[in-house]
Amino acid sequence: MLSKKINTLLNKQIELEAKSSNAYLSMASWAEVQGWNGVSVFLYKHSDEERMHMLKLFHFVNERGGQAVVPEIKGLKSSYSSITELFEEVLEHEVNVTNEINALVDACLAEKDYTTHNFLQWYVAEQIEEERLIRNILDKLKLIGEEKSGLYMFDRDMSQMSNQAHG
Ligand code: OFO
Repeated sequence: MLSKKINTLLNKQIELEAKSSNAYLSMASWAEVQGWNGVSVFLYKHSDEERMHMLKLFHFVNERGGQAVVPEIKGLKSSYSSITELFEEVLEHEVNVTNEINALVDACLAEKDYTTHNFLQWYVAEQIEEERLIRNILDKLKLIGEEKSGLYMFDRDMSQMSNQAHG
């Protein structure tokens, strides 16, 4: 059975995953309209993946005798000055998610909630992957710089990378 405190913290994490999903959906829309088709495919899939992260938490909370709450997400950004700025924001967001997951893991230990602690290990591993993936993308963008044909190939490769990263 979840304590009130852990239930509340898990609902905060549900909100953060929902925010990730909506933020990436908003980015996908911008990218699609700007003609970054490969990037938009990647972001649409990433948005779906974040929703899956949210639902996984949702079911866990309800199965453990708590109650998951549907979050209201506001204040999403809808335009970016460049594709690099967009991915810098993704990385910043993911680093924040990692910090929150770590804080949640700490809270579980303090509460002696070893079941939730164990469940959260999946998220700990997932965050390592997510940060690695986005850092790789930013490294590529740095190498390419403003070079048009490089950016064209980057966009084309992104839909392929999307299949590798999101299955
Ligand atoms: Fe859910 O991993 Fe990103 O935010």
